[in-house]
Amino acid sequence: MKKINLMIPLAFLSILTFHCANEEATVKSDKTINFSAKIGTETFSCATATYSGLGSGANDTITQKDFRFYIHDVKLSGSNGTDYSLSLNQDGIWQYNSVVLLDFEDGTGNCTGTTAPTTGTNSQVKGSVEMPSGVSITGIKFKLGVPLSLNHNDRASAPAPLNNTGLYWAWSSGYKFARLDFDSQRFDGNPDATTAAFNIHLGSTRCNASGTTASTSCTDENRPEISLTYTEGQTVVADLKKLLEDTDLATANAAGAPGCMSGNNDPECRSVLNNFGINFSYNGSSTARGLSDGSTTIQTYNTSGQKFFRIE
Ligand SMILES: [Ca+2]
Ligand SMILES: [Ca+2]
Ligand SMILES: [Cu+2]
Repeated sequence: MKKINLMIPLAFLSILTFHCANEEATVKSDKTINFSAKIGTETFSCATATYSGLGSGANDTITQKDFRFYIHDVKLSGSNGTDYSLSLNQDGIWQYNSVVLLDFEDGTGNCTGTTAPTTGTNSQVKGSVEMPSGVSITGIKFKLGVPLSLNHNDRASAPAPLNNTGLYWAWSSGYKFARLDFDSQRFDGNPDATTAAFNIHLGSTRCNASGTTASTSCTDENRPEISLTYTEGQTVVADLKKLLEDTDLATANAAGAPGCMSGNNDPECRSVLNNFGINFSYNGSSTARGLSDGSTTIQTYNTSGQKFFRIE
């Protein structure tokens, strides 16, 4: 009697296991995703003297000083229509939790002119993904920036890559999600004798705390989700020239901080944030850059889609 009682549930269990294994056989595999920083067709390097043909007039010449950005929540889209999260290798340098720092400046040449340059560079995202066998990768999704849960911590005690002074504002506003600083020659027929700094610092704004107090929310999170058609072996390209193709660089800075530091009162942020894929809330008084009425009530300028990233 005892023998029979034991055999029935065991037989039932083994049928169940077989059934599940057949339907949901998954394969875990390591993935490396290559990124590249470009300015048009040219690959960014701190050693390259200048890049030309930038801005809406395609007539500005710039000296690039920095090219760093954070991404998080990387997912690979399967041919079955499902997205699968990439579990990042925790390397203690570039990847922490779900965040990766992509760093294309090596602290030499023109990049000595940025804030807190570092000699190290990173152009890869490394992790593993578990997908059903037979499903191929047809796309990639990621969010630009640092997630809210890690964005308002104490940088001084934060783990790498969240410990760089050059990529941090303050506890209230958090990290610079992207830092793409350059010097513009403000081309207006004749390059100016002196260049003008155009700093692109993307980050969250209108956060609910100020100074050294950590915020718990921000009205303008400024974390666009990027979605690209992608197959394994291709490269995700970040292109500053595309980001700036709607910005008139004949006047490097019309108002606010030099360039665009994500400020809601900064006219340069309209085209820059829109081309990151972000709706821009403007409350400044300048009518430069196609801003309509100069009132200081908030006006929203919607993005027509991100232009910064593409696949090659
Ligand atoms: Ca670096
Ligand atoms: Ca500005
Ligand atoms: Cu800034």
